[in-house]
Amino acid sequence: MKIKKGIVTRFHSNTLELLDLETNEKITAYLRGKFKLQKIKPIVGDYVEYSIDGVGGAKIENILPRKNMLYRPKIANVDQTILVTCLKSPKVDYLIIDKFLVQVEKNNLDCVIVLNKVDLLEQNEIDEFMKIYSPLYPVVLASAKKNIGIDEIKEYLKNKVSTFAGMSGVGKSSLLNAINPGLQLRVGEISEKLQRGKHTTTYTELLSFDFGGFVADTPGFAALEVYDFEPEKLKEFFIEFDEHSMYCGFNDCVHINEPNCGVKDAVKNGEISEIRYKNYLKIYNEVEEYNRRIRRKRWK
Ligand SMILES: Nc1nc2c(ncn2[C@@H]2O[C@H](COP(=O)(O)OP(=O)(O)O)[C@@H](O)[C@H]2O)c(=O)[nH]1
Ligand SMILES: [Mg+2]
Ligand SMILES: [Zn+2]
Repeated sequence: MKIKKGIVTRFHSNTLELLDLETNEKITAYLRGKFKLQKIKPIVGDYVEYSIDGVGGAKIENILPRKNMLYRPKIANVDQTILVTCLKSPKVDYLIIDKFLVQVEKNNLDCVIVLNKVDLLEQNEIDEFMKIYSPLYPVVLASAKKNIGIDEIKEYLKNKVSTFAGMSGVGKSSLLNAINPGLQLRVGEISEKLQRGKHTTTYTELLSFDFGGFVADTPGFAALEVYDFEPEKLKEFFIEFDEHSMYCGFNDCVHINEPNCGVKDAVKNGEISEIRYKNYLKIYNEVEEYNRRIRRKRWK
């Protein structure tokens, strides 16, 4: 019996779809009893070993260890998030962007920021954005409409599993269509898969690029305000704070009310963006409130 390797790209009611990692062949596989007993089920993004039985059916033999796992949408082995945003039409403020980045860091993912719809922006607006984010993450300036930045995004996507994240209307589907026209994603569709209603179970599907690599068809981080961590942890998700926190007077400084704070000093002298720091304070309050609410619920 020959064991082959594949990646799970999609679920049907009783079967799942694999893409063979060597031949790129689409394989339909059945779920057998073994996995029910082990209480582990393959999910989209899983790398699996499978065998072909005598009658031509494929059988999953083994789920390979997961590098990571996202829950909304449910997908394994994500290499990176492409955080798509724009500044106009719709207006997206920096607070929203920073909330996405908190989710990215919480899940320990690599991230590329794509500023789409640059065709609608003045140079000074682009400059302000770049000043804040380009020291922190790779940033691609793009326009799906004017075909700007598309090849650059392609380079990042090649041979990786990516999720696109970002508010509705920023141009995620438009960019993906420009990147790989064969995908034919619907543009301007407001209700993306996850928002379709609570009662229909929809699974994420991995779409494969002609040039190699996969993208989830459902945007990442549908629930931005899931702060399932202690407020004291938030500072770790603002990646530029770390190098300044060694100058803080207290080891456990959260950079808010403490004296002798290296992070606050860095904000004052312009080494840390004031906009980012203010968003840190706002999100910190939201995390505290979220934790209070959860605790109240537990007491009831
Ligand atoms: N001006 C401009 N409009 C764009 C650009 N990219 C997408 N759009 C428009 O923005 C709207 C939302 O795009 P869509 O791809 O559906 O966004 P999604 O919700 O993030 O998938 C559509 O009307 C697109 O035509 C761009 O680069 N410039
Ligand atoms: Mg879309
Ligand atoms: Zn501090």
